[in-house]
Amino acid sequence: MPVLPHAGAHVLPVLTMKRAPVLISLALLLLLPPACPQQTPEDACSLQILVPGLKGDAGEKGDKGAPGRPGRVGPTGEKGEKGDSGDIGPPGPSGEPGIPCECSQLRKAIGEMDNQVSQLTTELKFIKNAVAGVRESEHKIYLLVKEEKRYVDAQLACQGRGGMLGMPKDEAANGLMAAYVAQAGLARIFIGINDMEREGTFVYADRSPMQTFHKWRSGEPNNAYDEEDCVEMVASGGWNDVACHTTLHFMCEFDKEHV
Ligand SMILES: [Ca+2]
Ligand SMILES: [Ca+2]
Repeated sequence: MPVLPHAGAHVLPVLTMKRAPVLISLALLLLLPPACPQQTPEDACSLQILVPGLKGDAGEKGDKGAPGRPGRVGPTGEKGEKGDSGDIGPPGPSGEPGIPCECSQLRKAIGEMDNQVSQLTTELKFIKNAVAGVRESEHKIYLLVKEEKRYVDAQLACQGRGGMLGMPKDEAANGLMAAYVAQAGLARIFIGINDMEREGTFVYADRSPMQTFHKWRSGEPNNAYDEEDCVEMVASGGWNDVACHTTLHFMCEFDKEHV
């Protein structure tokens, strides 16, 4: 047997008798272009090509396929009749309250309140100064004001604080006021009695007429110089008519019900 230079030729004679089918396969493999170039001859790929197997059993039934695409839109139907109207819905919630007035008016109101606060502060100071020295009866509070004012201004000062010039309408009130004046070390004060409207007819500052009670000092009222239409109380409690433009300390009275 001639010796061939090809390596494969050496193998062929040795294997010829025992594995002829395999050799045929190997020969075909060498001649055919490599179907599985990265694989060795022992791989399943090569063997399947070379040795087709028997037909397998039928596979199991596959899963149900995906739904088909929707069909085309059909033609537009005829217009139906209009339905009945629905019931009226419940009323909605109430809205926020509106601004009651314009801003300019609000600013004006705020300005007025500022003035009132200022006024109250002044009055509070006045009350703080006075509160230690007030006198009380069952229904009244008396306040001796140590500022000298004319009668009319004194009355306005008392009214501005919610009171009146002190009006002694009975012995008890007159006694209380007189003691207050004496303890304050004052000689005389204005009280709320005058005959400004009708000479000789004295009335109280609240316009109530004078009753039987009075404390005129001896010889009074004398309407001296024809100009005495207001009344002072001296420390002993006696009354005297004096000129209204005279400036004196004065006493205010306040109803407890209104304080
Ligand atoms: Ca008079
Ligand atoms: Ca007099």
